[in-house]
Amino acid sequence: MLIKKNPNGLDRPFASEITPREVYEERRKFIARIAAGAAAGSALWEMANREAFAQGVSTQGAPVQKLAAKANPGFSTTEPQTSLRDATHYNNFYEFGLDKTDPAENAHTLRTRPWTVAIEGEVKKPLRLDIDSLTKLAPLEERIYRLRCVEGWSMVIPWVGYSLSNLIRAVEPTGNAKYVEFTTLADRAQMPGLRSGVLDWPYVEGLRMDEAMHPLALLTVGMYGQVLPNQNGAPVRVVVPWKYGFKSPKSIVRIRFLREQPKTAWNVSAPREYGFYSNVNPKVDHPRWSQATERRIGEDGFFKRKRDTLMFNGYNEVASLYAGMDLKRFF
Ligand SMILES: Nc1nc2c(c(=O)[nH]1)N[C@H]1C(S)=C(S)[C@@H](COP(=O)(O)O)O[C@H]1N2
Ligand SMILES: [Mo]
Repeated sequence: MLIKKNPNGLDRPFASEITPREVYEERRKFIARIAAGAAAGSALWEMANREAFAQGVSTQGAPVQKLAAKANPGFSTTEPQTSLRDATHYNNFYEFGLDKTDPAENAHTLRTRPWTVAIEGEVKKPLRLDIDSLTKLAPLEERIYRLRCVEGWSMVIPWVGYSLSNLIRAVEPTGNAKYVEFTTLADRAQMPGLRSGVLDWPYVEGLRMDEAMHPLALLTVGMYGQVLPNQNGAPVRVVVPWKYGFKSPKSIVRIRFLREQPKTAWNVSAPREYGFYSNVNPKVDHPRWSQATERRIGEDGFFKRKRDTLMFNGYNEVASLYAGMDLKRFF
């Protein structure tokens, strides 16, 4: 009812930066309470949680950290963004369970600090970086990317990070470095999903060196202007927008440069279904379903047409990486 008395009140109390600290803290608590109490998925939930997120309070009331980032419109789609609610409550993160709602419910047990990423292998300058040093390695950008899951749904998310190439240059790969392997955390104490045998843990993904160096490949530390929520792969993940979502490993602990193509978790578990490349390709069907169309999360509904899936998820600038390759064979 407080909302009714003050229809513009949700953003107004926070607009001033000269508000005394105690007043500001009270308002933070207030908005967190609205966020927690609003019906999940309602317009009020979306408004209150976006505001809470922007004010540095998560939906559980725990503090989250704002991340200043410069918008990169040249690397961003102008399509409508997926709601924060959907982006944080419809997830694949099997370490926290197999259902789409499991990561939001379970990922609070993930400890994201202290966190170290080891960058090693075929490099001249191996590095062990804590999450703060990693975050500061290059200027943060906001990039609004489409991400399409191999299951046939897609989202549009404002990610925060920088081109992975910045990190790669910092470790000076040797001439032998042909592939990059990403290994993600596998800790039974923090991750209830590891009890399931769907994948050989840890979750491992990989890219060819030129793919990893492409400026679109994003080392990601945030989304919607904040540090990554746990369920989205805190504290650091990669987003490779022209590939299926599973090529975007979450909660990375090691980045290794290799001579040979790495063994990747999905490829090992079902080699006929998930290839190493896994570029979004409407012409190469998954053995069990078509990849020609997709459902944009938030656009569901009986009368809503599915969208046509675009080659490379619409990121045509990567096509030259695959010139001369048979993409049916290297799927
Ligand atoms: N460690 C890890 N990373 C992962 C996954 C996972 O299960 N574990 N799922 C992948 C899949 S299938 C998708 S579609 C995306 C989903 O990212 P999102 O939940 O942030 O949208 O994360 C990818 N990264
Ligand atoms: Mo996925």
